Amino acid sequence: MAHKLNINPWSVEIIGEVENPLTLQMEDLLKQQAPQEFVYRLRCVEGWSMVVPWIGFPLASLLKRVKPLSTAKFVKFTSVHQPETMRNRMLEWPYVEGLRIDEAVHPLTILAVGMYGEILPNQNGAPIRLVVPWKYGFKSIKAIVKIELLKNAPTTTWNKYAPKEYGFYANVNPSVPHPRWSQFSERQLGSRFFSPRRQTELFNGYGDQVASMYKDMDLVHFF
Ligand SMILES: Nc1nc2c(c(=O)[nH]1)N[C@H]1C(S)=C(S)[C@@H](COP(=O)(O)O)O[C@H]1N2
Ligand SMILES: [Mo]
Repeated sequence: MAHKLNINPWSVEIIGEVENPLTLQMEDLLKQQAPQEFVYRLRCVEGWSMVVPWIGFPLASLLKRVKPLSTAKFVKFTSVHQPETMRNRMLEWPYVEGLRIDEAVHPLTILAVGMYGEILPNQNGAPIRLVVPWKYGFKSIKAIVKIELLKNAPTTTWNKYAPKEYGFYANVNPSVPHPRWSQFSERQLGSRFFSPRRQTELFNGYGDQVASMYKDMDLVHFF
């Protein structure tokens, strides 16, 4: 189970279409970045949401160090594969996610190493996870060991499992229902006794910063 995950030592490999591939030990990676707090809404594809104060740094500042080539169009992220410590429901391990390169270097896209002022708990993706606040939570892959810059879009875990239900883009969109439920509203989890529902916003409310990346795309087709 996740709380038994062995995270020490940990290294992250950054390879692929880059001039300067790197394998970074976690402590070196942290020394080179100045962690800041990012307070983001996280909207799960299953209809709940939370406001989370993450501690992390922009993914772009790490990618800059490997010098992406002009052929790098997508970024693939791979989670640790420790089958003895992870519960496997129906998904194939390791968990894999992906972003387009412009999404990956967007200033809202971060790698988180902490939350609520503490280091990340194992179940929330220790020691390092992705957070992409305008996309459904499943894009925010936890316990990352490998980041690969690619020419083509990678195959991703949920998309492979159920391609009609979980798209590659997975941008939060109240007007594109999941085949089995509406995405119009969400239950806000928090410290309060009851969880009020709120209306879900396009791009999870971050549209003013991210909509231009999708301006010529049909968001129903590329869901
Ligand atoms: N490695 C890995 N990352 C993952 C998942 C997973 O099962 N394994 N689940 C995803 C899903 S579906 C969601 S909603 C978020 C949940 O993040 P949390 O556990 O911190 O709430 O993590 C995402 N990242
Ligand atoms: Mo999820």
